[in-house]
Amino acid sequence: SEKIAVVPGSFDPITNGHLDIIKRAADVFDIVYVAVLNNSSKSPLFTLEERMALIEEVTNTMPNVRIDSSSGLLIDYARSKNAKAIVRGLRAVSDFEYEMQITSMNRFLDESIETFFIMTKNQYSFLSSSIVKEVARYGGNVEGLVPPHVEVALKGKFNT
Ligand code: COD
Repeated sequence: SEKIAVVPGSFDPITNGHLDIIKRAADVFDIVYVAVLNNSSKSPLFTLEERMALIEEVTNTMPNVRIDSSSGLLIDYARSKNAKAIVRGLRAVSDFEYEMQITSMNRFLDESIETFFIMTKNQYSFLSSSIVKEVARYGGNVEGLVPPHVEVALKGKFNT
């Protein structure tokens, strides 16, 4: 049977670090759903539709990757897609505690869905959507950190 994975996140906006995780997950699993979800502790810069369109543009050449969204719990979404796995990226030690917390909670909610971690490439280990937004807000150059169309979208948001 097909092995289905969910790569969940806020993707506000997608960075080359996210993209690397999505590609590597798509090499291992038969179908990968990139799910744009709400992180209640963040207030997004891009609308849900914008975030999905920005992901779509860089993944439309990957035949087994699908872009989706949900306003509910990640575990309910994963179950609704028959997913066996949730895939998360790990950067520095600082990610660990948070990831461990959500993984434990998701396991408590449904222990049949496993969470897998893919360690970031060294060149992206400092990269986050937040830091990219901070630099772009003040007109800094984020080339190489996000796909070119995301650079354009950031300039549009901040009028830089
Ligand atoms: N290199 C590698 N991986 C990276 C990089 C990078 N440079 N940057 C980010 N990542 C990884 C992150 O570690 C994460 O795994 C993924 O990419 C997405 O990152 P973000 O920051 O866009 O997404 P988050 O962490 O805000 O996503 C949180 C969720 C939205 C998944 C979470 O809040 C959620 O599941 N919300 C729905 C409600 C729910 O079920 N809550 C959890 C119950 S415990």
